[in-house]
Amino acid sequence: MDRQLSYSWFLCLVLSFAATEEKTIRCAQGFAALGDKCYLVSLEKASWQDALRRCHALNANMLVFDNVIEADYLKSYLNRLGLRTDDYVQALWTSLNDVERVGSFIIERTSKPMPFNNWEVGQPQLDGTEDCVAIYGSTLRYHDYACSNKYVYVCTTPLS
Ligand SMILES: [Ca+2]
Repeated sequence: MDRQLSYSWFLCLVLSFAATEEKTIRCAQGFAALGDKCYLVSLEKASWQDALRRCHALNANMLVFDNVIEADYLKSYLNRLGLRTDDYVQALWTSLNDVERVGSFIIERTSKPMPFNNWEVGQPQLDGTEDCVAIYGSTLRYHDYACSNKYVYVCTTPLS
């Protein structure tokens, strides 16, 4: 009987360890799991290039929305973090840019176009000075801005 009891305890320990382990390997430290990605929202503002460097240093990419549901998830998450997004000074950098060719917005790293049209009405402005894309507003639409502007940013990785 004692033996059986200690076996049960052992099994319980193994299972709870496995459960903890599963949680920790889904996202790297500091990243939160939302939908099918891990997200890290920076707390300090940076230029687009610095934001890019910092995401890469974490083996992550900068944000690009795959669909409108992802924008909804992120919006709720930002609100839970206490970040408001209703003004452009609270914008967040994404991966999208047209640094190489004006008007040709691509995802940094893959060079692919944006998965769906999420531009705010009247954007992008394509004047050659606004080459990097940030999100803000009630539905987190895309706006092109000067890459030297300083905003917070979002790094993402796939769930592992
Ligand atoms: Ca713009």
